[in-house]
Amino acid sequence: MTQVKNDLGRDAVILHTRRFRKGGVLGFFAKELVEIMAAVDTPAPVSTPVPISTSAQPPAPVTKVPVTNMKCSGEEDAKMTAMQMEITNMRKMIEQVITKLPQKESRKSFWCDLLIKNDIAPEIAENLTYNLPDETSLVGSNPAIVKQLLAERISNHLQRVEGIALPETGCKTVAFIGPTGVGKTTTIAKVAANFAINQGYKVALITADTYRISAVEQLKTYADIIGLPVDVVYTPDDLKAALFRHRDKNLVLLDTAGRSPRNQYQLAELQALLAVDPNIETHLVLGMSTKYAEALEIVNKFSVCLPQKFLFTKVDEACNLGTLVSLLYQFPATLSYITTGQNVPEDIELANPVKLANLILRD
Ligand SMILES: Nc1nc2c(ncn2[C@@H]2O[C@H](COP(=O)(O)OP(=O)(O)OP(=O)(O)O)[C@@H](O)[C@H]2O)c(=O)[nH]1
Ligand SMILES: [Mg+2]
Repeated sequence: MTQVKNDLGRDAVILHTRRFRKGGVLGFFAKELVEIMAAVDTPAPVSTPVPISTSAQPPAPVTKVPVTNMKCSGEEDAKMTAMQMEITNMRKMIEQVITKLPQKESRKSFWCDLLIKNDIAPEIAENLTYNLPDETSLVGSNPAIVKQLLAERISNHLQRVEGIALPETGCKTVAFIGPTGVGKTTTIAKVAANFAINQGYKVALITADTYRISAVEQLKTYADIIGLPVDVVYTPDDLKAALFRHRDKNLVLLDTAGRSPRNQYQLAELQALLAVDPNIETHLVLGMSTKYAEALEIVNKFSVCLPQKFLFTKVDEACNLGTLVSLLYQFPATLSYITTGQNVPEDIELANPVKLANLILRD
């Protein structure tokens, strides 16, 4: 508006604006340009036109119009002024109506909105859709191609995926930590069954959850079915001793009690337990339906326990995967498994970035 007023004066009005991109490859690196059509309705000029001389010829004499012909009567003057006022008012009304009309939804904001509807944080949704080709370009006018481009961008942010990788020799200990009821114990049973029964590794279970009466029984029931030993530990020293006892195993899975991210005492206790061995690989277990703000608090508070991987449970119950995308966008942690139901051991799989990205963009 400032530029328009500088060029055309303060009565100028914007009639039309259009944003478009120029240059770039497949919509990337294109420059955004804005085209503005503006006008000003000044009264007919009354000053003598200044002839522009393009040659050395002297300017042609200006025709003199008798002054009486240019003058309007007082009544005509009043009519003219009233008409001008009416036109000015009408113009203002039209401008107001136009600014209130809903803008035609562009494809870009459609994709951004879709991500936000999936609970992806708005600033992350905007970053992910930044400079995505819009319908003014050849690529952008094909929604299937734009969807594919966006799916690739999302999956690129989920690329850090690694399950439990066992070393050639020695024993690996993996601890599962997280808030209450997210599915830690059930997931341990699934992982244990897959490594012990499907892959033939020597696996042992340890539980440090002595807070809930049935917690030990729950893990023992799974261990009995799979045929694995279970140790119950109450203190960091107990854990040290149990890990030593199981040093001949390939994999030791450590179950912990669900903790509230707001209880610093509980978190400090968990931190002290895991500190007995710096080689313990810690997976932070999060329910997929957790809201992003809540998940951020969980991740921040549990960070004292130095989790290296995120594991998402209850994907089958979740309406969207926004929290997963937002967290992976924010934190350098690796994604391990996702769980997709209550069935042990079936409902668990290694996170697949392409599959997850397509799930987010599903119709
Ligand atoms: N729908 C669904 N339910 C699940 C999944 N994983 C676990 N559950 C259920 O979630 C409930 C809690 O599971 P637990 O394994 O006891 O959770 P926890 O994190 O160990 O709970 P605490 O030890 O109390 O903190 C159980 O009813 C499980 O069957 C999943 O992937 N999908
Ligand atoms: Mg449990």
